[in-house]
Amino acid sequence: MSSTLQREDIVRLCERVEGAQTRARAIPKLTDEYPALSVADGYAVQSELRRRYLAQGQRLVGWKAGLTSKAKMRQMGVDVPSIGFLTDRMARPENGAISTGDLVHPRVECEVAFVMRDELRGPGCTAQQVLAATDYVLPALEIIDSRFAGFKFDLPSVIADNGSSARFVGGGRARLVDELDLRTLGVVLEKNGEIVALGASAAVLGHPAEAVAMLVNILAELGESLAAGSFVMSGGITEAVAVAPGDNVVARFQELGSVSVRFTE
Ligand code: OOG
Ligand code: MG
Repeated sequence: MSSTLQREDIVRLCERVEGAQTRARAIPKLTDEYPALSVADGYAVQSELRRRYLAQGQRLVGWKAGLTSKAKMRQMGVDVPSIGFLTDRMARPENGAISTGDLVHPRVECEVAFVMRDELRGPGCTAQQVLAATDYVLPALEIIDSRFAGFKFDLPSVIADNGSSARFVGGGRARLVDELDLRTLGVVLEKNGEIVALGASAAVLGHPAEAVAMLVNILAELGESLAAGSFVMSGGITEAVAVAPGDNVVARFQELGSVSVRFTE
C-alpha cells in the first residue's frame, strides 16, 4: 500500500491522533483538513502511531479487525473492513473495572478472539489457513473509543485512529476451533442486566476466521505478518453499545462462556 502523503504530513496527522488518544480529547476527522486522504494514507498514519507507541515501551500483543459485520457497517456508515493494532497497554482483566476518565465516548463490542499458534503471512491467506494456525479461540469485549467528534468518521480517518482501539478484555472459556462451529455461535450482550444487543458469529464476514484472513492480507500489504502468539479480535458481531460510569456489561457466548467488565469514573 503506498501513501501519497509527505513524511511531514504523516507525522503531523499522527501527532494529532496521538494527542487525542492520550488526552482523551475529540478532534475533527482528519479528512476535514485533508479531503483527499486515502486508505493507504490512513494506514501510513496508523503505522507511524504503532512505531511511536512501541518506541515508548508499549508491547505489540496482537491486532483487531473492525467493521466486519453488517451491524457495525450500518452503525458507522462505512462498508469496508479495516484493521488496527493492540498493545499490552490496552489489555484489561476480565471482571475488572475500566476507568472512563481517560476515554472520550466509549462503546462496547462483543467479539470472537483468536490466539495464534503459528505465524501467518499473506497475500492469499484463507479462513482454512487461519483455523489451522489457531491455538484457541475465546470470547472478548472490545471497548472502542473514536477520537473523532461525535464518533463520526470515514474509512481513512478511522484507520489513522487505529480503528478506534482503546481497551480489550478476553475471558470466558478458551476452546479449540475443531470443537466448534464458529459460524453459528450465538451471543447476547447485556448492560446492567438488560439485553442490549444479540447476534450470531456468522455476522462477521460469514465466519470470524474470514475476518482474520482479511486482516492477514491487509498486513501483507503493509509489509507485516501475523506473529505466532498474537491475540486477534475478529470484529464486533452486533452494533456497539455506549457505556458510562456505573455500567456493568456482560457478553454471554454460546459454547465460549461469558466475559464481563464494569465501568467507573
Ligand atoms: C471502528 C472500529 C470497529 C469493530 O469491531 O467493528 C470495530 C469503530 O466503529 O469505531 O472495532
Ligand atoms: Mg471491534
